[in-house]
Amino acid sequence: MQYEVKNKRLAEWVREVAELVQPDDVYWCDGSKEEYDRLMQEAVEMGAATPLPKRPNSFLFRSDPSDVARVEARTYISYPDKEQAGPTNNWIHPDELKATMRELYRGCMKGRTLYVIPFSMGPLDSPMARIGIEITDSRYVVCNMHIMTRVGTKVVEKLGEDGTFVPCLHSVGAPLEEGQQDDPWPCAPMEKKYISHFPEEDLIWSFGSGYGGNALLGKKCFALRIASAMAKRQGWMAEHMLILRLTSPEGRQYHIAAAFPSACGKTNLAMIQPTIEGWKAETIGDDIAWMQIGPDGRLYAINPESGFFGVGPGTSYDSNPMAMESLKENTIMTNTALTDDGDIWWEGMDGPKPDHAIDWKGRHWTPDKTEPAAHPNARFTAPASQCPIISPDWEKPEGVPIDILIFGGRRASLVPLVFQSYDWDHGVFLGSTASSETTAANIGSVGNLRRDPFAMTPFCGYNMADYFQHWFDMGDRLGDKAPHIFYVNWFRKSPEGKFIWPGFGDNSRALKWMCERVDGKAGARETAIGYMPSEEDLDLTGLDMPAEDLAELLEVDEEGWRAEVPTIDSFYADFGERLPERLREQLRKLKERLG
Ligand code: GTP
Ligand code: SPV
Ligand code: MN
Repeated sequence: MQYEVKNKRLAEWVREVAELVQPDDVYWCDGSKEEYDRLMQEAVEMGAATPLPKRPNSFLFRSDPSDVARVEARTYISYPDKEQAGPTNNWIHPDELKATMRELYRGCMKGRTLYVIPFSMGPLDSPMARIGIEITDSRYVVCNMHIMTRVGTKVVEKLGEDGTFVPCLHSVGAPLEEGQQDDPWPCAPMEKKYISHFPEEDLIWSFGSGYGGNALLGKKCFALRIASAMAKRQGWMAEHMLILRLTSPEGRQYHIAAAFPSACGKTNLAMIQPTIEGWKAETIGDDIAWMQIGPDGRLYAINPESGFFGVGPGTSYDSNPMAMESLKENTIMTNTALTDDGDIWWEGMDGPKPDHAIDWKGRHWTPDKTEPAAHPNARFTAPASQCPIISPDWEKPEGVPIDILIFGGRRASLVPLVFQSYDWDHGVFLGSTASSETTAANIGSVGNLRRDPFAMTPFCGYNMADYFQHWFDMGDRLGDKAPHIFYVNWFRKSPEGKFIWPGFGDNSRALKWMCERVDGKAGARETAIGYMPSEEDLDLTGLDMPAEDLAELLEVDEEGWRAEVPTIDSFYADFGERLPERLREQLRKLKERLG
């Protein structure tokens, strides 16, 4: 041990795990730059990482071609009773799951180092922060955790003798025999991958994958799945939401938290460059919000993370300049293409395609190839502090007071650009019925329409019906201090398959309308699905788009919505008696309004 660990439970847990997984070494991470540099150097030497000379202190990793995204089909929420996990989660009884996984873990770190990563989700001085300890055998994981969370000896100090932490056990599941050459990206085959959560013990066991949300256990596993279950018990909220501050030309600040499914625009909205005069945006978080009711009765949010694990493809100076600026140094790239001048590239980056590159599988690539050069879920890991518009208040221990909550998803048709809920209950209904086309952020089919309530389908650590009830309970406690709730869809397409809304910076036009609604200034018409802006209610200055497209974006297709109702009915039916009556009531009202 390189430093003193007074916490008995921690020392004991690490000892027990080491006995099971049989590593060559145990190393306690201190979170220092020297540590990061040393591990990266090792990764480069063994051929797992490529230095990127154009971006100081930045490196490219190529994953195994089978290990490129979250694996929802191998993700488990394990309670003694299946009902507690609910119909939207995979379930195996804890005894059975642990028995299976214990056998997988046995000796799984042979030939490797066991790294102990003490990390804090949330600024260390925040009352909302929570501590986790990740055990991993992956250098890539350690380096990513350095960026994504607050790692270091301070965390162990804060833990003291009897502080509590979430144990997060991770292994790539690829032990090395004596003399065996290591793989650049070791991992286990799909049927041996398990991303398991035991919410009754606040415990995470992940095996077999080295990628993103499967392996950086502070993120989806802890900050969403385990935290959502904690939050239910303790009366707060853990949500798949970006956090953004907008300041009007008059200097009034609005804080916005928005839940969109994976790869549906959170990072982009979090770093928006408004196209409307005089409005300014600051980023607070791009993926996860922890929220609790403050002393003044309002809802306060912190970003529990300290970095961005963002989607590469589609990110450019044109679409998201603030992300591009965040990636200039100290960045880990995963599954991007490598250009001949030693930089990275992905589809949708500014400028012409490179004439030649090495693709994410390490093969020669030229623009005539049908396969993309970067994997569609290629990612960058960058420190949040490098974002030029990171809010000076992004690490405020008490968080920021939320005025506006937004739900949304990727829908090529039907769902309009923006609308507002009639009240909190109606807003919860909108969140619960959110739907989106699936993306490359999960291994599985892309473009399939599914219900993704609150963008939490893959991330809710307990029965989703009880989670819906939790939203009602929070609303009841917030009363007239509750944030206003909106729904958006930036992704409407023409019959030719082109996006009809320009999106990105122009999404500020929808945000401005929301802010003005909060202040009771902007107009709206009552429709079957909620308050809708008419053209004259939106600031469309300088927007060049065909009038018929705009009309389509702001239209409520009642026929289409009537066809949607039975799909909501059947989605709700999955929850049986557990579904809150208040949601059934909302669905009845929608049917009435649709006539
Ligand atoms: P996760 O990190 O998986 O949670 O994704 P995210 O929700 O942060 O999504 P992100 O902002 O990274 O966007 C994903 C993809 O959608 C990228 O290719 C973006 O370029 C694209 N995108 C984001 N916002 C818009 C928009 O307003 N319009 C269009 N057409 N595309 C967008
Ligand atoms: C998501 O899929 O929502 C992500 C990426 O933010 S991952 O960390 O892999 O979950
Ligand atoms: Mn996400």
